[in-house]
Amino acid sequence: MSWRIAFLVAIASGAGSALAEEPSIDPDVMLVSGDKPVPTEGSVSSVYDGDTLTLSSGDKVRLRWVNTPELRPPEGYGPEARDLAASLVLQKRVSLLTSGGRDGYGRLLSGVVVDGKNLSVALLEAGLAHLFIIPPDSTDLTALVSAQERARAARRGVWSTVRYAGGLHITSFHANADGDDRENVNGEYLRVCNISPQPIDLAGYRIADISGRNWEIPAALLPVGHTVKLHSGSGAQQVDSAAQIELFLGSPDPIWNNGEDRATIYDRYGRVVDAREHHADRPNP
Ligand SMILES: [Ca+2]
Ligand SMILES: [Ca+2]
Repeated sequence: MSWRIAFLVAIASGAGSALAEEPSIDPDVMLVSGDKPVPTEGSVSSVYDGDTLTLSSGDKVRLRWVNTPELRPPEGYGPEARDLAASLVLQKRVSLLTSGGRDGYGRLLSGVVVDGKNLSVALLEAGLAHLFIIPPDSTDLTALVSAQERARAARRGVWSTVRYAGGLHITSFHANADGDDRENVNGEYLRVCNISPQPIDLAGYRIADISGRNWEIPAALLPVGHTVKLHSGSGAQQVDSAAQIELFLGSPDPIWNNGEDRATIYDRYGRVVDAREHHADRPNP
């Protein structure tokens, strides 16, 4: 076991209360499951939010294929997503559709099926989640995309809000890099998800900070439900959607203020696609 995995496992097996307060480590920080077996079913003993739950075995599950609004800091429809998930799976026996992977907190990345119903599809259908794919994932997405499109057409839940009006949605904003940002420019990044029903060609898109400085987003084709990590510094553009797409804005210096900032994404016609604020006193989940 490497020191890094040992460290992450130490976090995962640490205080349960600390875990509950910090549920959303980046989903692509996946551990190869080594010592811990991967279950195929379980009983749900608690539901933290719409996409995070705990089994009676103690195993924590990060729901696969979706992202639900956060409870902390509060986002619209976060409580509704949690309540729907709880009403469907709490104290129920469920089947697990795992990818075999665990995230940095040791949580299983898994679909959850109860009474023949896929929890991810149910959340999408209710407008309480958007599609969120962590590659590699060869799942047939037809039912998931259809559920999202029915919710969008009916303007249910999140689809009634401005944050979900554009084709892209900023799901996390890491304005403060680990350590000294000047020494770790790429530790500043945003994760941006394609919440539209079509692949999005990012060529010509731009991203601006609170002062209006702006950068061209490198060209890449972002498939439906996939995310891109947009790093501030330089690096090799990773545009293959079989793995996590990672793009680099090429700034020699940090871009985002650690105290307070706002990222705004514009499409090639200069229209605002999404904007998200960062406040140090309301830390990113
Ligand atoms: Ca910064
Ligand atoms: Ca820092």
